[in-house]
Order: sequence, then structure tokens, then C-alpha cells
Amino acid sequence: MYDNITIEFSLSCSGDLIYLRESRYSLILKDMDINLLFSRLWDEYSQNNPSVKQIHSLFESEGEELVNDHIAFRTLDIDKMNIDKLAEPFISNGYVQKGEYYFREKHLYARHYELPSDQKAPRVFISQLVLKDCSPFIRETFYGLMNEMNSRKIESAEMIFKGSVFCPISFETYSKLREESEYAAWFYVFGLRANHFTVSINNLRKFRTIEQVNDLLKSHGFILNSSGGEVKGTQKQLLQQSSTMADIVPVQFREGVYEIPSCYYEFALRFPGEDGKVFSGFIEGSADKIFESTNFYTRK
Ligand code: OOG
Ligand code: NI
Repeated sequence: MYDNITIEFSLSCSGDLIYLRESRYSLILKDMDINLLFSRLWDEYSQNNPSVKQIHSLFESEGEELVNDHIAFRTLDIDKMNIDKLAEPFISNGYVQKGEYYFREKHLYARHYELPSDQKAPRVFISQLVLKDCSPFIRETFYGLMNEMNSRKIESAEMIFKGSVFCPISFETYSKLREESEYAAWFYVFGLRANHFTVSINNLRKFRTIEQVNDLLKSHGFILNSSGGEVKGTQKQLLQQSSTMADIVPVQFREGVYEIPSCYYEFALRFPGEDGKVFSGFIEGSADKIFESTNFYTRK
């Protein structure tokens, strides 16, 4: 029904052809099977973050089969690419909106989505920067970039796969955004992509506690996000989470190549509430710290 092989062209900022590759993914997104959608997000994420594949293989070598608890996207609260826009491909595949979350200090708002017809389907967590609550510098930077931007880039139904939306990027702007918001700086560089997948500890066989998972990761040299403690949340809150610090990757800026944190891996253990049902939402106090997995740091 569809032609499965197309050639994808990307244009550099100056309009030169810089990139040519075969794509297996030419199905219209609305009709895209949800598994294909997640596997495409996984490919992008695992290919660009070396520790993701290493961690995945580590669990497999321990005899575990990994189930994904959730993925997350970040964006701006601008109509063309806000939470509602990013949620569209999931909604059209049967996902429904569930919880909403506020992170006032970070100027963020988020929602999560679930697929009621499939309890094993990953949840989708989408946050956005609330620009009116940010400084004039952040507002002007993003409004200016949006005006300059090639609008084709965000009108596409393939928005969730777009990655970086601004081009060229400047290390000076990145650094200045960081002074006020690590989230804004990260989004400026990495844009629209799954910024983490999450190992569901509930579905592991050998590793029953989050401490056991963390010990395995640390014994193999992975750096955990320790903001607020390595374990975020308690059994009483029905959700415990931990995460790696994002992989440090080389990024081409206008001023040259700089190494900065990209994406991370998360681990989540859910508990049943009084009603016997396993908790399916997120905890604001914990999520607030998980966001910090992409904070700037340098390799020791
Ligand atoms: C999302 C952080 C929150 C969770 O599980 O609480 C989160 C992000 O880093 O964009 O994923
Ligand atoms: Ni998460």
C-alpha cells in the first residue's frame, strides 16, 4: 500500500544539500503502527547515546527482557509545537491524556498520556517551557528563532522525530540560556526527540529493588543523577525512580564543536495503591529532579 523505501534529503541552514540517506520510515504518521513509532524513536535515541545500548545489553546479559515504562519529550508552549501538537500522533493511535504536572521554579508544565487498550504500552510524558514565566532574554531568543525558522520543519506530521529545530546554534546562546534554564538550553540544542526511555523495574526478574538496579549501573561505571538522592520517590508515594546523567556527546555549534549532555536512561518501580491498582502517574517532586539528568556537567 505504501512505498516503504524513500530517499530523505535534509537541507543545511544555508540551503545546501548536506545529508542523504535511505529511510525505512515513509508511512504517513497517522497510519503508523504505534510499535513502529516507538521503534523509530528508540533507534534515534539509542544510536545517538552510547550508554543507552550499553545499559540495554547489560540487562540482557543478565537475562532480563526490558519493558519500557515511559518516554518523554520537551518543547515550548508555542502553538505550532506545544504539548498538544506533540501528543497528536499518540492521540490518533488511541492514547488519552491522564495526569498534569506543574514545576513552577523551572517554569515548566507537563502532561502524561496512556494507551487504555494496552496496559503494557509505554506512557508518554510531555513537558513544555512556559515562556511568559521566563526572562525577556529566553522569550526573545525563542520568539526570534521561531520567526527565522524554516516553518516546514515544524508543520510536518513527523514533528516528534525532528530533533534539533534551530539551526545554526551558537554556544554563546546555549551557555546564556543555561544560566537561567538548563531545560531551555537543552531544548535549544536537541529539540524534539525522546529524551529518555525507562526500564520498568516491575518487569525485571532478577533485580527486584531500585537499589539493586542502581548498584548494577554504578558497578559498571554509569553515573547516576544524585539530585535529591539517587532514588527519587518512596514506596508510600507508589513510585521510585532513578536515572543516569545524560551522555556527553560532541555537538557542532557555530563557534566549533563542544561536548555537552544529551539524553539519559531512567528506571522506574511502581507500587499498587490501596485500591490494588499499580500507580500509573508521575510525582512532581521526583520529576523535578529527574529533569536535572540533562544538566550540564563535564567528564571527569
Ligand atoms: C522529564 C523529566 C520527568 C519523570 O519520569 O518523572 C520524568 C524530562 O527530563 O523531560 O521523566
Ligand atoms: Ni521519566
